[in-house]
Amino acid sequence: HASLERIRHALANNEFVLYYQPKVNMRTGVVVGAEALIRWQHPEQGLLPPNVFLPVIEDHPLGVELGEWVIDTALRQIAAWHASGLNLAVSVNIGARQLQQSDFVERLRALLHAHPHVKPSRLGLEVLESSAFEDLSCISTVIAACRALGVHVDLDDFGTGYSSLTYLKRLPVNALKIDQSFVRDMLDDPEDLAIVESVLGLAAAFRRQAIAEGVETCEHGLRLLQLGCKLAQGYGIARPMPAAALPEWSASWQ
Ligand code: G
Ligand code: G
Ligand code: MN
Ligand code: NA
Repeated sequence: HASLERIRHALANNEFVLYYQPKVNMRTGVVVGAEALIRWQHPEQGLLPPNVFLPVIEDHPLGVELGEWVIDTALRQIAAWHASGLNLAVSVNIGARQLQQSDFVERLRALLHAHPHVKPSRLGLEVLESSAFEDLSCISTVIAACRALGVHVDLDDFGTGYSSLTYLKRLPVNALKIDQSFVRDMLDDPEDLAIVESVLGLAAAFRRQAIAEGVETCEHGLRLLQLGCKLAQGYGIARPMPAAALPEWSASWQ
């Protein structure tokens, strides 16, 4: 793990980058968006994954600061892609702490205002169902306020938390992201298949979209389509890539 001071320096020194992993509609072939995933381009150690630095700062104001950098950078990227004719939605991961900041919605509004050419509906927030959600009615209000700004909100890693069904009932989200652990084993494990089917059934009943994560092979994609799940993300479609690589990937995918 890196030190807090080194991470602070990295943020000031512009060493963080966002990689983007495409999300596609497997039925139409359309690239519907991308998930932004943070990396640290360390001058000596190379590209470092989030687990090296996010746990160090998650309970610290620096975590909130980095979270704002992520949203700002994603909005800038949406605008840049839009200007070059690529209309992609980008979703960012939001830590429970960040979402529970008392001024989260105000700061999100300010960030959207700073990017007037970006339609708010092009931005998505991926929220982890988390035991850190002590006050569900408060979180529900925050999510509703984000949606009122026009931003999309999805529940990440759905099914792995300890009270998924309560969250589904109480939180006004657009989509459920079916956790990759269930998707990965669904072809061999009838219990994982049952979980994937159940989440799809719940999503339909609650009128939420469903997106499968961790789609690693064509067989996974075909099976998901048979089950009625058309939105997907995973190594079998594309790995997370630098922003500069996405237009070419997108053109070759169509
Ligand atoms: O990007 P993977 O490549 O390694 O991501 C590992 C974990 O880090 C995932 O759970 C992912 O949601 C999380 N993560 C990636 N980028 C961000 C980010 O910008 N903010 C937060 N809070 N989590 C992120
Ligand atoms: O928690 P979250 O769902 O945001 O985590 C995203 C993480 O999953 C990132 O680390 C990303 O690199 C990883 N990921 C994306 N697609 C796949 C996949 O098909 N297989 C595996 N094993 N990991 C994936
Ligand atoms: Mn995510
Ligand atoms: Na996820």
